[in-house]
Amino acid sequence: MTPEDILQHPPIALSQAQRESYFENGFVAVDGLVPAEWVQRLTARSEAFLEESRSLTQSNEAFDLGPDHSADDPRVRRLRATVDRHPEFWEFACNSVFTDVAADLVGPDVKFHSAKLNYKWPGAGEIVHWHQDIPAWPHTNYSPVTLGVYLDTVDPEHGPLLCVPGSHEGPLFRHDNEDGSWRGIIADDDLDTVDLESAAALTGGPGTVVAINCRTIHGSHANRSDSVRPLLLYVYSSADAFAWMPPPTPTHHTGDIVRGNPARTAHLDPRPCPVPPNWAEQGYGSIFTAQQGG
Ligand SMILES: O=C(O)CCC(=O)C(=O)O
Repeated sequence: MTPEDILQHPPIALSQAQRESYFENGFVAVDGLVPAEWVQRLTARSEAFLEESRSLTQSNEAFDLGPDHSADDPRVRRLRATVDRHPEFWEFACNSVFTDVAADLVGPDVKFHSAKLNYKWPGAGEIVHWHQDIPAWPHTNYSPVTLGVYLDTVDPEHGPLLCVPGSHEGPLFRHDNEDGSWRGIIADDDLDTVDLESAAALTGGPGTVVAINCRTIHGSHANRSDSVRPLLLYVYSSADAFAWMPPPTPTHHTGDIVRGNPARTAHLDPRPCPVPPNWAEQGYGSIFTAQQGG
């Protein structure tokens, strides 16, 4: 579906102005949209997984551990494929205000793609360098949207998501090296052409929803506060968007229709997209392992 088609449908969770702002800027943030009860449930799940991680000494299918992780001081960078880890994470994906926001931004027929929970711990460990999402998981069109919910307050010192307005209408940049190895970062020469100074910091209280189009240039700085920044991120698309390469982090629900009906026709956007590595063959760690080289 095109933005014009999507905007024809009445809004559900967002205002029409918020939807228009998303399509114009490539992102939108809405404070406190997820009710406190859901934030508490998700936080309890998150804390239980952090507790479980204490027994681990290396990353595995579920946990991406930072180099300083220890039993006394867990430093999980990412809980992968959350919807496969606990039914509550899946319930949130397909039966919550998140599903409504997804429908507001991709249209009434909504396909689920992937999910993760990123932790940004105090210190410089979890800087996320400037990147676009879609080069890692290309689709036949650019409807995919990453929806995030802050589980706690995110002020400027917590390393909020930073998004470059209008960059979704600009070029898609390469995120690999000359030899095809994956970096997950936009090269400096390309970044010189981008107005990074214009980036907006998406701050907000617990339950704030951030929506980032799959072409939008984004990243985040270090966490200079003394508390962790947990950010739950789910990707959805219009049902008529089809992935044309294996996903980096498949889940048991990848490709499920969570609202409306499956598409009978694929929507093909003519704008080209670089080809990523075949993740099914080479495997994928996380944005942190890619950007930090392991
Ligand atoms: O956690 C963040 O600050 C950024 C997350 C992100 O862009 C990603 O995981 O692709």
